[in-house]
Amino acid sequence: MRTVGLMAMALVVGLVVAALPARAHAQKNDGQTQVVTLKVSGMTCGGCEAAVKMAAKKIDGVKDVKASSDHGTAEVRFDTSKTSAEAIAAAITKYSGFKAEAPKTAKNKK
Ligand SMILES: [Cu+2]
Repeated sequence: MRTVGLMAMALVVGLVVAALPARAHAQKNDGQTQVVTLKVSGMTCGGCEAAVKMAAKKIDGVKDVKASSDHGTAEVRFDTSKTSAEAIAAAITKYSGFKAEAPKTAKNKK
């Protein structure tokens, strides 16, 4: 009888331990980093790139921005739990005056 009790307890402890990393992983997923390349129209020089960068960085969750006037793109690294590609594109358009578009393939969750 005692062995059965101990085994049951060991099983419960084992289940709890097994569940812990899964939970930690789920929390990590809340703050996942994603990189998106936005199409930005109208940039002609480094000044334009700087304006686009500044506009994108106004948003909470944006970690890094690389704007290219040659390619007409802005590569943005952001926290998916705080913002979205669409929100960043809208903010760039609003604050910099350059029209930014999120790629059609991006997740439209927010
Ligand atoms: Cu310029």
